[in-house]
Amino acid sequence: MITMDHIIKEGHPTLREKAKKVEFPLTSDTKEMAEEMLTFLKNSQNPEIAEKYKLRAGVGLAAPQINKNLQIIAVHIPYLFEDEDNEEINHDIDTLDSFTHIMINPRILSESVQQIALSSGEGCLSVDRTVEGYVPRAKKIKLRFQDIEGQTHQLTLHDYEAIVVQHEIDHLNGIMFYDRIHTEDPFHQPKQLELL
Ligand code: K3U
Ligand code: NI
Repeated sequence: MITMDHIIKEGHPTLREKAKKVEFPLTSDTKEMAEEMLTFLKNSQNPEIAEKYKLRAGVGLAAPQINKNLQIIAVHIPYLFEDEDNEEINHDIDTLDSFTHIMINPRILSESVQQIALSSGEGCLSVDRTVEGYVPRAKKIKLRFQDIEGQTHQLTLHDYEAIVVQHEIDHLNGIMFYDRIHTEDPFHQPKQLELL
């Protein structure tokens, strides 16, 4: 079971490396690891389990964060977290009440010029401090990835889901969220940057 002890922190060199492409079929170890990453996210969002194992809640996790230099991310976003007005669903629904995926070898095929940032900024399970500022990201991305069986999927994501997936893909490229915050003016808001 993945706990906070398995999550490496900023300063660890793996977080600055480029993750390696994953070959199919997956080894049983890699498949198990990917499934455990998703289980960690579900556990971290379950108040009883999170308290018992002292887990910090997360909506996404990238393999480099558990010191595995592989292009694998897991995302688990309950729709309850989303804005109530945001009913539009333009992706494959995995379960009825959450956006849940294990994504292997994810590639952003295209991204919008329109940018978006969380008004509250971003956090990271590998960063034990608050870093304030807007993290500008594409508002909409077209994405291709493989699932654990090697099937290829293509999705269009926007807003919160797009933000989380871009944060996780950044981990595969050695990029931390604070690398994207404006150095002199963390709350700099250019015209094309919408706040969520
Ligand atoms: O954003 C977080 C959250 C947790 C519970 C409920 C609602 C939100 C926690 S921080 C998080 O999930 C990071 C995880 C990381 F660092 F391991 F990748 C992902 C993330 C946070 C904020 C914006 C985008 C992605
Ligand atoms: Ni992170």
